[in-house]
Amino acid sequence: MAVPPAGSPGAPPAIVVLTGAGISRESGLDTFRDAGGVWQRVRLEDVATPEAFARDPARVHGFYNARRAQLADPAVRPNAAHLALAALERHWERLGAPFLLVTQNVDDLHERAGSRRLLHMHGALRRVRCLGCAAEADWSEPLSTATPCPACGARGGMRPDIVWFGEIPMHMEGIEAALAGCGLFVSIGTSGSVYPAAGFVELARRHARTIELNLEPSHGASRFGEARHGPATALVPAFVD
Ligand code: BV8
Repeated sequence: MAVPPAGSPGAPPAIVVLTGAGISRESGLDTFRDAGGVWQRVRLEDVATPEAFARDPARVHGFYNARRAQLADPAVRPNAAHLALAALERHWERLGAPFLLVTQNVDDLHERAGSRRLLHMHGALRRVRCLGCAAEADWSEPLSTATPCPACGARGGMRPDIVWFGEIPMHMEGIEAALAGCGLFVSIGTSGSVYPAAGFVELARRHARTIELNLEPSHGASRFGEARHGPATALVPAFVD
């Protein structure tokens, strides 16, 4: 992305990037609503709501344990799109321009690619939280109702630190502030099905350039000023260069 030098009239804009499951698809992780996706195999009402966890915690733990274990597969690693976003962040940092990556994903591929200015608005598979004392812990093992809280020792009170449907997404104030001040909003690999993430383009389009990079037009495609369609590992490095 040709960028005028800092301080010039075309100083680099503040960038906000939003990613979804599509950016991790070529790393071997499933999306949710494509053919064969996660919500085609299991009902989100059975595994991704607080009511599901209250009704059958073992089933919910099983669902997240399987996805957490998948992250340990050596074949699952950051792809060219994750790496390109980490390089763009470093470039923007050198220019002294604001950059924020907001992901709906709960995998750790952005971190492993080197992204640092990163917010997980739907939580993270490799983090768990105690319902008793609210302590958070990094976690890569299976979780069960018998797992004691590492901080307070309570049994049965650990849950995945994931934002379920009906729960409030994380970091919303910081995200909305970044959207209000950005000059460029890029949405990558998301169907635009889930709110409030799907509404971010509305907050940005009033004052920023908006671009969708996705395999195919998303539900919100008409709200973007520009769009490029194809696999993220081709689109994102080309966009960043
Ligand atoms: C909230 C963690 C209030 C779980 C997720 C009734 C009751 C309560 C709430 C609601 C309701 N009706 C509507 C709502 C709001 C609800 C919602 O939007 N529901 C939808 C279903 C209509 N939202 C909520 O409940 C949210 N909370 O609203 O609280 C509030 C709001 C603001 C402020 C204060 C209070 C909480 C939503 C979070 C739920 N948790 N994730 C987990 O992962 O197990 S969301 C879930 O969808 C996924 O996890 C994912 O994170 C998210 C978005 O999906 P995508 O990432 O877009 O994936 P998808 O498969 O859909 O699309 C993939 C795309 O990639 C496709 O377009 C495809 O073409 C493309 N692609 C594929 N391959 C590639 C590619 N692109 C490029 N390259 C490729 N190779």
